[in-house]
Amino acid sequence: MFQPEWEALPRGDLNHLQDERLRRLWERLGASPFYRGAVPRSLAARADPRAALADLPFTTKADLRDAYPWGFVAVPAGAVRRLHASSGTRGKPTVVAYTDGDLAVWADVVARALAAAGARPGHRLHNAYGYGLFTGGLGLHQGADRLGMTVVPVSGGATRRQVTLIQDLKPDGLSCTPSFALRLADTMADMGVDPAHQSLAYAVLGAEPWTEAMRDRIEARLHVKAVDIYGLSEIVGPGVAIECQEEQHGLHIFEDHFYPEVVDPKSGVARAPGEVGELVLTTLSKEAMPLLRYRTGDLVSLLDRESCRCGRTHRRMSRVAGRVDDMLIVRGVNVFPSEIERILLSFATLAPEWRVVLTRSGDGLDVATVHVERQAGPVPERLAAAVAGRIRAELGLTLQVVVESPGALPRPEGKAVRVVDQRTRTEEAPA
Ligand code: DLL
Repeated sequence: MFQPEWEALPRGDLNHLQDERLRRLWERLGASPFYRGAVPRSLAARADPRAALADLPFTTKADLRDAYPWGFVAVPAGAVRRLHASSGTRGKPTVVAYTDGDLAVWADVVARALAAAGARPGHRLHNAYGYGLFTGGLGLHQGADRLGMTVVPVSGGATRRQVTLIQDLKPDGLSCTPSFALRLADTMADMGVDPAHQSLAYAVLGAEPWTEAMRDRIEARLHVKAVDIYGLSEIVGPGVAIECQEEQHGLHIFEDHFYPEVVDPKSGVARAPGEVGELVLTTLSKEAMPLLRYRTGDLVSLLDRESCRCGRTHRRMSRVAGRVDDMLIVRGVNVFPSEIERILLSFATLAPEWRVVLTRSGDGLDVATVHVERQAGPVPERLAAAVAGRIRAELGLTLQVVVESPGALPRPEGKAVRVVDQRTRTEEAPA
C-alpha cells in the first residue's frame, strides 16, 4: 500500500475523518460562486454531517456547463495551478481547476491506485493514456512519479512504435484504455511479437466501460494482470477508485478524499448496498473546485462486504455497468451496451471489437445493428444468427448482427465508441 495510514484507516476513524472534512467543506463552499448560499448556516451545527448530506442539492454536469468556465472555482485565480477538461464531445467541455494541494492529492491517489495494481518504486510504466486536456495521461504520469516509478510518457497512437518500445524498454506496467490494450495485443500479433515473452506484468485500465469477459481476453492475450481504474475529470481524474490485484473484485473508492453515495437515478433516493444506482460523489479535500453531491451519471452498486484481502478499509463499488444516458431502448426493451458485450465475448470465435448502430426504419421503428469482428481463422456457419439468437434469449432484444472481418471496424483514438446513434440524422433528412 502506498499510504496504509489512510488506505487501511479503521472504519470508525474514517467515518470521523469524513465528518470533519464535510464540515470544512461546508465552509469552503462559501467561496464558490455557484454554491454561495447553497449550504444553510444551520448545517454547520449538525452533529452528523454524513447524514446531513442527503438534505443538500445535487450538482449536475449541466450546472458545470452553465457555470463554464469559472463559476465553480473557489480560490483566487492566482492559486489555480492547472486546468483540465472533460472529454465530452457534446457542446462546451467542462473545465476543471486544481491548486497545488489538489495536484498533490491527485498524485497520491494515483500512486495508491498503481500500487494496488502491483506497481512498486523502481518499476517502469508504459503510460499510453492521452496527454493533454484529458486527465488520463498526466494523471497516471504524476501518480507514477509520486510512487517512484520510471514513466515512459508514450501517450496514444502509433501502436507499432509502442510495441517496439515495450520490447526495448521492458516496462513492468501498462496504463491505457482497455480498447487500446487490445489494439496493442493485435499489433503484437501482426508484428510476430509474443506477449508471453515481454516484460509486462500488470495493466491499469479504465476511462471507458469494459466487462469481465473483456478482462479475460486482455489478460490471456497480453499475459498481464488487469485491474480497473475509475475516475472522472470533474472530481479529480483517474484515481477516484481502483481494484486491488489481490481480489480484482470491486473498486476501492478513496473515501478519505471522495465521499460516495449511490442513488436511484430518477428519485435521487439512496440505494442499499448491492443495488445498482447512480454514483454521486462529494469531494472532501478539493480546494480549487469542491463539488457537492456530483451526479456522475455512472451506474454502480456499493459492495456490502467491507473487509478485503488487501487490507484496505475503503468501501468498494462494482465496475461501472453503464451510464444513465447510455441505456439503449430498442423497441421498448432497455439494455446497457455492457450486457451486449458480455454476450458477444461468450463466443470464442468473435473478437472484442464491436459497436451497435442505431437507425430508424421507414415506419419509424428503431433498428439496432450490432457489428462485431470475428477472430482470424475458420468461422462457424450461421454465426450471426447464433449471436442474434443468444441476445434474444438472454436480453429479450431483437438485434441485427453483422459479423465483420478482422480489422474492419474503425479504431478511434482515445475512448472506445460502442454506440453510434444515426437516428437523428434520419429525422433531419429533408423530406
Ligand atoms: O476518463 C478519467 C480516467 C482516465 C479514468 C484514465 C481512468 C483512467 P473523463 O474523461 O472525465 O475522465 O471521463 C469520465 O469515463 O464518468 C465514466 O463514465 C467513464 N469511466 C472512467 N473510468 C471508467 C471505468 C476519465 N473504469 C467518465 N469504467 C466517467 C467505466 C469509466 N467507465
